[in-house]
Amino acid sequence: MNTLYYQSDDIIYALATPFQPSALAIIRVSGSGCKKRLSTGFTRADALISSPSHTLVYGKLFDIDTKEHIDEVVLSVFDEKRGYTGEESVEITCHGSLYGIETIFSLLKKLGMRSAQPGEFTFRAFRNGKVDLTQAEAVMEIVHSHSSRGHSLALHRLEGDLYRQMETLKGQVLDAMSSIEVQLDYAEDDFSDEILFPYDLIEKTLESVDSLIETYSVGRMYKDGAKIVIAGSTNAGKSTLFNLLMKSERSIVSDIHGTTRDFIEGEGVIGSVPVVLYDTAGLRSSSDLIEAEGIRRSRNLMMSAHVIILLVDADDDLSQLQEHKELLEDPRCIVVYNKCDIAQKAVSPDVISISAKKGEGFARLERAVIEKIKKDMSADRGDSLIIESARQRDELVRARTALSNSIRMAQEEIPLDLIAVEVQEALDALGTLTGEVTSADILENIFSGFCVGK
Ligand SMILES: Nc1nc2c(ncn2[C@@H]2O[C@H](COP(=O)(O)OP(=O)(O)OP(=O)(O)O)[C@@H](O)[C@H]2O)c(=O)[nH]1
Ligand SMILES: [Mg+2]
Repeated sequence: MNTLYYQSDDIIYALATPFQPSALAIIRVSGSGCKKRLSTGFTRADALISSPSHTLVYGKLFDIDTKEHIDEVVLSVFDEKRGYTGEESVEITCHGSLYGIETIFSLLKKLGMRSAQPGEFTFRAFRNGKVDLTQAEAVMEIVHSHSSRGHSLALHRLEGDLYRQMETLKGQVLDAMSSIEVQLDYAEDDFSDEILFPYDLIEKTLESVDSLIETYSVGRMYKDGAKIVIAGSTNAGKSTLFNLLMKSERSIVSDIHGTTRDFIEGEGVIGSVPVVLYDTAGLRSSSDLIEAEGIRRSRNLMMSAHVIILLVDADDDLSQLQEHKELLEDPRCIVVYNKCDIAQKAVSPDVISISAKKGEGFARLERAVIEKIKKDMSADRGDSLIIESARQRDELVRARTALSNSIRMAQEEIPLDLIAVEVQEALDALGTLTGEVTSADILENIFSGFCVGK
């Protein structure tokens, strides 16, 4: 990202819809004076210039040199302080042909506008005070959400729920700070040296900060998906199960032992939770170097999994499978018996049994997976406030450390002016979280992750 661009007042444009043939497309234009500038290539110039905010103007765009018509469009007009960016802007709804879009881009360039950098529209919204940083991040989180709950959580953040919570916490810390400062100001006149540290305020804030930090693991799961690894002996039917859950023939299935070597990854949704599913190399001791490496990678994957589905051939004796001993003791592991359609042995009704080949017995497997995921999501108490950004988590951790330091120092009767430094640090952290105090680095980091047009 070019930070200079971000400080400019140029009129910028970008396609807000995907660059692919479609019935309609939307090109966003933003910057002071953009209506006037655009009117020079628009058949109804006066109508555009005099149109009030939040109205639509129909007309044709034309090439300013050849006067040839480019496209029939509808312009949505927003005045300064009114639209998404908080500055004068126009959204061009045009036909969605790639050639047409390119031609409009050349016209906008001829009119002296430039194409926007990733995240530049949202950056302007932030710069103009339309959104705080948590809301700017929520915009990106919404675009990338995989499930309805993830989407609704991000929407709450966009509506300012997190921002308001931060304002409340900052208010509490500010009150605490003022009470400390009053004592510092009058310290010289005061003969009693009893410290009145505002324990109540600081402890109350610390508790809220703590419970928000706890929600991060849930937020991450909604963002990145719960990691589910299918493991088991070779030929147990792992790839068959993976393909079935993915609803496509992603993984090679064969009756040759050791077919899967590199693990295969796919995304899906189970019970409204987004999941990332992994098919792995069958576990066995192997002298084949490549297969052994595949097994090592599978084991690595299992270490960070939320759920491990241990798939076993229904005719195998589980107690004989030495490779699985550790997994059986792992609380994340669900044992699933496969190939029940051809099993010789009777399968106990207490275990989960399926036929991956015939697609039988899945309801119980899904229920068991959701049950396991829910344990990891215990911090999701159905509240609307859940954080998923690592940056926000880091700032909250900084605030937590400073707040608990201040409590400890007060208990140890350390001078108030030193305690005040910690309280100020907590305030800074909360201020950085909402973007009140920000460095160019932080902004660059956040906005460069956006897509162009946002
Ligand atoms: N009858 C029956 N056959 C199955 C079932 N599931 C898998 N198979 C067969 O078992 C064989 C092995 O299946 P895969 O899915 O390749 O097994 P895998 O666990 O991925 O094996 P590796 O990649 O070698 O570790 C194939 O011939 C499948 O068609 C099942 O439920 N019933
Ligand atoms: Mg396989």
